[in-house]
Amino acid sequence: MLHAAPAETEQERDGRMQWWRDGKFGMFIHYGLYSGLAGEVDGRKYDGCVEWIQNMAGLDSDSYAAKALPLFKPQRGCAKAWVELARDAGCKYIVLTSKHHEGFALFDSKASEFNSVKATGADIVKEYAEACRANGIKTGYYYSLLDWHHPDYDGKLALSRGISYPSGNLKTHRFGNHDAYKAFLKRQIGELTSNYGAVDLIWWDFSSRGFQGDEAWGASDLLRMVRDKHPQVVMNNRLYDAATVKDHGPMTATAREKGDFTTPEHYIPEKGVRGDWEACMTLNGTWGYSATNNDWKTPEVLVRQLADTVSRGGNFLLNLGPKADGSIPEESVRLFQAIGAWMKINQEAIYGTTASPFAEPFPWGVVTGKGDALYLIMYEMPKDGILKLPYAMQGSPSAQALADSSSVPVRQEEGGTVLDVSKIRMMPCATVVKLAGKGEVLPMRQ
Ligand code: FHN
Repeated sequence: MLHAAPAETEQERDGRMQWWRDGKFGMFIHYGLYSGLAGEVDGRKYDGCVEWIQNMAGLDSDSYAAKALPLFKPQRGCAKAWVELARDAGCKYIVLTSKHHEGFALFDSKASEFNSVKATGADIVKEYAEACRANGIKTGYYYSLLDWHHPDYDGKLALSRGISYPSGNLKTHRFGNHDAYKAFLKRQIGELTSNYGAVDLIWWDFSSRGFQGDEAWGASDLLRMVRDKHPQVVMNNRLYDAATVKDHGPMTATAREKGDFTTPEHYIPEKGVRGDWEACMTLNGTWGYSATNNDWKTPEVLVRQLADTVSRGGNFLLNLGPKADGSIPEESVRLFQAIGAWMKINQEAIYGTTASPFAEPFPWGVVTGKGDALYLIMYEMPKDGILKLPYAMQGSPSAQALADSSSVPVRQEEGGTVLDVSKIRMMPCATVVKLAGKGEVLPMRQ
C-alpha cells in the first residue's frame, strides 16, 4: 500500500505543527444545503446530526437538491461574520466545510457545477479565506471524501464497506466508476487548494475500515498534491480508518503517513491520545443547523470541555452551524462570546500550554503547564479552600489568580505544595491560579 509520509525531520515537523499545537482552540463551521432544510423535510422533523438529512430522509440527490437549493440563500458578509465571531471567541484557526457529504461545494468549481457560485453567485470560500487572512486566523477546510451527488462515487461499494449512502440514490443513481471519482476528487481538491490562497489545514472526512486510503480516495496522491502546494499544511487522519467516536474503541496515535492528528468526536478521551489530537464538539448535538434543536450546552460546560481537552494534551474544535442565509443562531453567538470573555482573562492558561504533568485528575479541576508555571484551572473551591499538589517546588514559588492578579499564599509541605485559595474570587465557568516556579511531580500517595 502506498503511503505518503512527509519527507521531514522531527524538528521540521515540530516547526510545521507549532502554530496548531500552540493555538489549541479552533472553530468548526458546518454550512451547506442542509442548513436551509434545518432538520426538516416535507413536514417531517429529524433529530440528531441533521447535516445528514438527505440520508435520514432517504432522498436521491436530485430530489434533495430540488428541495434544498431554493432555501439556501447566503447573504454577502456572512462568512466574514463567522470569522469575526471566531476571532472574538479566541479561536486561532477555523475549519469550514468546503463540501460536505451532499456534494455541494461552497466554492467555484469547474470539476462540479453543484456549487454555491453556480447556484447563488456566492463564493463562500472566497469571502471566508479573505476574512481569515484579514483577522490573522489560520485557514482550514473540511472536505468530504464521500460525495452523495457525484455520479461516479460508488455509493453501493462504499455502503458495502461500512459507509452510509442515501437509499434514494440506490434506486436512481447511474453509478459511474470509482476510479473516475478519485480523479474528480484530485481535480476538485486541486481547485480548492490552488484558487483561494494559503491553506493552513485540511480536515478530511471520513473513512471506514473497509473503505479507506488509496483504494477509496487515492489518499497518497491527495496528501502529496496538497503538501506540494502548501508544504506547511496540517492535515487530520481521516483519509484512513481511525476510531473517532467513543464506541469505536481506543484512540491510537496517527501514523505519520496517514495524517498529522487524531480526531475524537463528541467526546474527550479520559487520558487524551498519544501524539497530536483534537476533540471536535458541537454546541447542541448537531453539526448542521437545526431549527428545532435547543439542546444548547452552557458556557460553563463548553469552557470546561476546552480546559479538559487542553489539560489532556489536545486541541478543541468547537462547531458553529449557520442558518440558510449564513446568519448565526443567537444562542451560538452568546456561547462563543461567553467563551471569548473567559479566554480574554485566562488565555495564557490555554495557548501554548502542555498537558497536565499529573497522572491523575483532581476533584477541584484541571491543570495545564507552560515553562516553569502550572495553571490550576479550578471548577470548584477545594475542601477548606486548601489546594494540595503532589509537586515539590524549589526556591520561593509564587501564585496568583489570573482574574485579578491577587496573590495566593503558597507553601511547601512534606507531601508537596499547598495553596490557600480560600480568599480568591471564584469566576464564572472556571477560575485560574498561576503557580510560578520550578517543581517536580511527586508520586501520588495511595
Ligand atoms: O459524517 C460527518 C458528520 O456529518 C460531521 O461532519 C462530523 C464532524 O466531525 N464528521 C462526520 C462524522 O464523523
